[in-house]
Amino acid sequence: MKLFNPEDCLILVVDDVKMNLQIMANILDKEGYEVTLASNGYQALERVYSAQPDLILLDLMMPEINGLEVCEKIQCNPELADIPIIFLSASQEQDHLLKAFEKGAVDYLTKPFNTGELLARVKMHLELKYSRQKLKKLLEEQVALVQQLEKLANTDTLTGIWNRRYLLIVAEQEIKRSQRYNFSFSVLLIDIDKFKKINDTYGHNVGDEVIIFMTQIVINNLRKPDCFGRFGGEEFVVLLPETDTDEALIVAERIRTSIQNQSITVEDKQVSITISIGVSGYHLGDKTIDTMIQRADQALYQAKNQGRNRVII
Ligand code: GH3
Ligand code: MG
Ligand code: MG
Ligand code: MG
Repeated sequence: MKLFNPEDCLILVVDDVKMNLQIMANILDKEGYEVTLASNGYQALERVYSAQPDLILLDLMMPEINGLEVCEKIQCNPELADIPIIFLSASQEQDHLLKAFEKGAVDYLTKPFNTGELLARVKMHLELKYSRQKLKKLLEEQVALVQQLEKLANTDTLTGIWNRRYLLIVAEQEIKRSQRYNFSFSVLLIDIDKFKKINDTYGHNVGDEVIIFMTQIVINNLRKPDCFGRFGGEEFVVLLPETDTDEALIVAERIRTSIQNQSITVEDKQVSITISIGVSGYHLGDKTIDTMIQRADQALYQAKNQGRNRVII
């Protein structure tokens, strides 16, 4: 599989000897590569920043700043660190070769070089670079897809808030935290009053809008660590981590009055609703969230029995 076209690849050649630059430019040009030249380290760095070449052929021994320093500076910049750097040096010294690799070079060739070998290595390093980029892109796409799927699996389609599945996962984590660290933890079970009547009077679409409107009001009354989700139909749960029942009652009452005091206009109709809330707090001995939900459900049942639009614990 062809990973790149030479004409799309810009190669920067750096050498303080003009003759070397010309030879290199000719060889690469014949092969179809785009070439840019620099005759010292500063010029090389300036060219790397401005042109962002696909590969660099770098001389080692140059006056002012040498190839090793140029290589190090490029490698320090995360945006440039992926550009393969091949050293082309007259030095056969083992120490130079080791230093070059230490500074981040991908290859080291000695002058005089074999043209065929040089081109083969250039091609190989470009292929490696493009396969790395391809792999990175694929990985990013996969991560985005997983995030999308996670969101779909955890949210309620109508309202965009968490769904029952996710609520239960978070709730179990919170129960464990409460058991381990003796944190307080409270749960609110919210149910819209006489919601069937809203549907019967205004239609199911208006009912849906009312549910969305109601969830927005609840969100506006919560803090960041609170977890709010749709438990089913027109029943909602709020998990309040590190919150005792006194505080939970205040939150619940704030939500209840906010909803009572606002109305929503849907399809030219003014609709007002009220809600009932059952509150329960974590008890020592609550092994799973079920027992807490059960107590909140009993409290909610009482709230309904006592005339609705109220908070009961
Ligand atoms: P109560 O005060 O006792 O809670 O009375 P209620 O009418 O709210 O209770 P009930 O459980 O009898 O009715 C709930 C209604 O909520 C019935 C169902 O059709 C409606 N409902 C559940 N989910 C949705 C939804 O997503 N959209 C709409 N529009 N209605 C829904
Ligand atoms: Mg030199
Ligand atoms: Mg209801
Ligand atoms: Mg209900």
